[in-house]
Amino acid sequence: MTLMKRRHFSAIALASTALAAGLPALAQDNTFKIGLILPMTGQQATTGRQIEAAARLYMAQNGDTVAGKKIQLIVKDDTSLPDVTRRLAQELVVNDKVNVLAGFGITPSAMATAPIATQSKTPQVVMAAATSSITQASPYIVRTSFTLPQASVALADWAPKNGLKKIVTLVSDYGPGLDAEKFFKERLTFNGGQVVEALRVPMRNPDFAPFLQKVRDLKPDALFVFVPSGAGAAVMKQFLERGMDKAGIKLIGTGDVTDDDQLNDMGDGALGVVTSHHYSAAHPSAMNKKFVEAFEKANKGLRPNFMAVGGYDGMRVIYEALRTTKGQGGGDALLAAMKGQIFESPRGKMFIDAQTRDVVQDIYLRKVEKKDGQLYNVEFDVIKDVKDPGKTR
Ligand code: VNL
Repeated sequence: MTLMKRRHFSAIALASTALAAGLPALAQDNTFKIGLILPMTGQQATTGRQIEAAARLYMAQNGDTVAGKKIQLIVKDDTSLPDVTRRLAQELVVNDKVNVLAGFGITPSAMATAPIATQSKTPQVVMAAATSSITQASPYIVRTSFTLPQASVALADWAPKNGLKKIVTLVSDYGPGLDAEKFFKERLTFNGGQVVEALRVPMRNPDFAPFLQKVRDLKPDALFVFVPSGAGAAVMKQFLERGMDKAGIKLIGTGDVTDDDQLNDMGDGALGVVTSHHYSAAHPSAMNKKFVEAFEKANKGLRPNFMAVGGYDGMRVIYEALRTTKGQGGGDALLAAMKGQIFESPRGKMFIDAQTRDVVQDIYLRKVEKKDGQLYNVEFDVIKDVKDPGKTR
């Protein structure tokens, strides 16, 4: 045997002795594993990229040891297909023995994982998906993103007061879109406005052109839009190409359409678009300025969007739960320590409602403006401490 080969051989022998002595099991006890399932490729890839970057930033800023445990982040790409999400969640729980499941770019992925969280008593921290009913799918779900009813209602109060009474809604045809459509319409009608047509576009590979043509013909005061993060730029482009703004139709929506990930590339045609949402990269707090600066520095100038903030705050909720339970508790103890957390986020103050496990937060009205040559969602009004309206019925 050559010297090299002998060294290699004895390393293997050593490793198997350690295995027999149960050393890896001991090492595992000191590790706290977070299984982060995200769409890293495919239609929702920007959401995955934003959340992973934010989770890594949180760890870089807060260290990777909490209550004596070494935090290990295991990132998995579900390509935004719920069957894949479910399989990955199962593997993470059974094989990797993760302490927490996190991420979930779209509603179907969060829903597909809920039974696994329940059966294995693993907290599931939803950092992106925003259909109201998600938190009811498992008592182990905690949400740090937002809900569409929460974001939509504020705009339905603002619109009729600002001369927008006849409105067409255009939403992505799945959970969050149907929530946005329903809650926007109910509140608008209550306020004396009217939804003259409710249009739904397919969630996968949408073609907005025929829908926008229809809106042009209907000539409403405004078009209310919900599309998931990443699809906003396409809507904006086609809206402007059809000259709908020049025809006197105002574009409004939840902040998903003027997503900070894409907004700056949408061009001056986006100026003046009014949206309601829980986060803007231009939110004028000291904490947010620090967050945006650090995020851009760590990611080649990429601007954080609302997905990034959901990921960053989700990590906060997990870290704090681990600290509170002193690294001793299982899933139930962690979950209990997640409920009721109240803290300052880059978005403003936020709160995890202990009853609903959903996020309570301020919702802002914002207008696209130019600041230092860049397009931003500039906040001009705020509704404080908004609970998910989908839960109170
Ligand atoms: C969802 C909601 C996804 C809002 C989004 O972007 C979004 C969802 C990916 O619940 O599926 O902006």
